[in-house]
Amino acid sequence: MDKVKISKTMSLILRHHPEKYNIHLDKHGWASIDEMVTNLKTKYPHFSKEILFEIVKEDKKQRYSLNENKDKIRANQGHSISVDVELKSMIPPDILYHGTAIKFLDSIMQQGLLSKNRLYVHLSKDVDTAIQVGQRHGKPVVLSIDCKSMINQGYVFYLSENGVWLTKNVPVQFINIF
Ligand code: HQG
Repeated sequence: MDKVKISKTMSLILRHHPEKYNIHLDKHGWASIDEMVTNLKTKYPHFSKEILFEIVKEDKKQRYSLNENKDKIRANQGHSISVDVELKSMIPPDILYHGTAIKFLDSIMQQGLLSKNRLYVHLSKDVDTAIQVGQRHGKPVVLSIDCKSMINQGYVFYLSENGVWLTKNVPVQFINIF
């Protein structure tokens, strides 16, 4: 049973394409666990509720939340589909980091950081995490984001349940190469 593979499919469903597995997300991004298990069994016959709970518990980035009754699951961040996961608006540290690939640098320094196909730009609180995020796209580069100035100018930040900082976009004047 390849839990990593199943988790990737769960993320795909909960963040981007629930329709691919005929799964319904409510407006807060929750999916029924029974529906997830039943519909994912078409691809992973040995999948079960117990395995889903193990995946949620063991996930290193804590990507998923369960509701109180433990009958619904949602992704904590990373969505491209427009659901309201009830993010808390928070004042960030003065500096946050964004890991990206060198090949995107010119474009970022012209346009600022855009959320691309997600709802938010994802920011990390430490450089090591940012390097790991950037490596997913190629040779990494870390940008430091002047959140203090952004807050002073009225930009809004959110902290996801699993500790990822999110904001709608970051204009060029707040970005420095770290
Ligand atoms: C780049 C993973 C050109 C941006 C990670 C990034 C994260 C631009 C890419 C989460 C640009 C989008 C999100 C511009 C932004 N011109 N490129 N103007 N503005 N970009 O995957 O932040 O494992 O959507 O720098 O850990 O890499 O999936 O965002 O390189 O937390 O849970 O466009 O995904 O988490 O890529 O990653 P992504 P991301 P999970």
